[in-house]
Amino acid sequence: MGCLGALLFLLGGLGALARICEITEVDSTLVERLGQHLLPWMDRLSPEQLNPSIYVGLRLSSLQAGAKEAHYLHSLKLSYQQSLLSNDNSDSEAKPSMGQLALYLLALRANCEFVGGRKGDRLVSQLKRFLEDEKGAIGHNHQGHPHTSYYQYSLGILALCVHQKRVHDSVLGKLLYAVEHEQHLQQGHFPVDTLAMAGLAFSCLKLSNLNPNQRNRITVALGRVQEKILKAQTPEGHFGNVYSTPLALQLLMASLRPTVELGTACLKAKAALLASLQHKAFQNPLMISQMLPILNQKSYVDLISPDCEAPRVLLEPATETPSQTQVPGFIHVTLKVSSISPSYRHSVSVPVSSSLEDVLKKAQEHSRFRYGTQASLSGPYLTSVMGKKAGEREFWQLLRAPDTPLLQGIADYRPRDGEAIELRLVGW
Ligand code: B12
Repeated sequence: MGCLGALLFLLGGLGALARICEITEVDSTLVERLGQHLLPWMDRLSPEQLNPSIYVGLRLSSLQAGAKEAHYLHSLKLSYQQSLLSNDNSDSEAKPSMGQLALYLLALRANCEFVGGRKGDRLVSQLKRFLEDEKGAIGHNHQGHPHTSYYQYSLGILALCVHQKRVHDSVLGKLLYAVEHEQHLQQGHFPVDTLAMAGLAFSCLKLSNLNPNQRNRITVALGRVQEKILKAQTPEGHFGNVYSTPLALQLLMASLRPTVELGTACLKAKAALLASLQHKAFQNPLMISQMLPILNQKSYVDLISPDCEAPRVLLEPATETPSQTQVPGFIHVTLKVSSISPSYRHSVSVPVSSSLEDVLKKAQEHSRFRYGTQASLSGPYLTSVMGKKAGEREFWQLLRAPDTPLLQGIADYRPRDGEAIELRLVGW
């Protein structure tokens, strides 16, 4: 055991280890700057742009947005209730998904509300129905897949749990099985995010004791989740990648099994995450919303009994920095699509600091390139390329050629001069 290990062992003995995965003493200006990024998004109140995750993240943070915050929740309520409770099925595409409904219920709980009344009960029934359908899609022998994902399945169970609503043991059983036989989660991309969300659901259930018959299985699964996440730590310290680390830390923070190994891993992850923050890796509002709670030593599990009286610092809009030295000039980016016939390859010239979305737009204007997107909580999601839509359990993967998957979406990723970007249709 090295010096650090010895120190952690000592802290453990003093009962302090349980808090070792918490991030404390972060530069408050850094946290505020992160929160300020959310403010402009809170002015976007169209149903397509409303994002319950932003509200949850803010309420679990050390920051508040004053009147804007209440107004945002009001808009969320109007939009979600209208689309979920209306019997109008004509525009069913626009209805929130299971995961979005779950995030909406988390947002209500973040405001210390329990779902209730006729409307609330209908939302709960709807979420339970979604989960039952997904259970059916996974099937008796666990050979199938949820229509959405195990990430959304976990979110659904977590949301019901923080509202003290019980799911049937058989619904929970599907998630437990997936974690016990983790090839089910491993097959998909981003296993750490999914494991962390499953773990948060298990932590909530363990604390709330809503499924007493599954208690032992939940405890074992939680241990397994923790072990898998620790194994996924990169040499730099991230769990999975930089963007799965916030959820991973939320889970590890709520851990009931603190060990020296956990303490060491969390210290390393914290250092890596703070360095990424300094390098402005967190610009996307959804990512910021998953990050803010851990900078306030909170996780989604705290929504079991949120503290709505806790003092929070009022966010002021960022003051403009007028001469943000915008480098003039253009860059060249090559766009490649090999998953179609004939394949496509074209070089595009765009202003410095353009996003990949700008590159796609330019290519569409000046060549035979075509693409389509769909709004999501993470931003525009690329759904079709050259008229080819990704099918069920397929997606258009973004890569930096030859083979490095991008860690950001088309709106956030800013290619460098000379880079080649490939869009590849793959299964997941
Ligand atoms: C499941 C998942 C996927 C699935 C989605 C399919 C499905 N039916 O579920 C698959 C494997 C296809 C996928 C693809 C990608 N993903 Co993804 N995905 C997730 C995950 C684990 C959960 C998303 C979710 O269900 N959220 C809850 C629901 C309620 O929210 P939603 O907005 O309605 O969900 C939709 C969108 O999230 C969308 N989606 C999924 N991933 C991404 C990524 C981006 C950038 C966008 C705009 C949309 C999007 O698919 C969801 C289902 O419809 C998150 C993890 C996380 N920490 O959030 C990562 C995550 C959002 N994905 C990420 C990335 C980078 C990607 C890709 C860009 C990877 C790549 N190199 O191609 C692609 C998207 C490319 C494109 N076509 O635009 C990053 C985003 C980081 C960031 N900086 O914003 C995350 C955080 C994972 C990570 N740790 O790196 N993803």
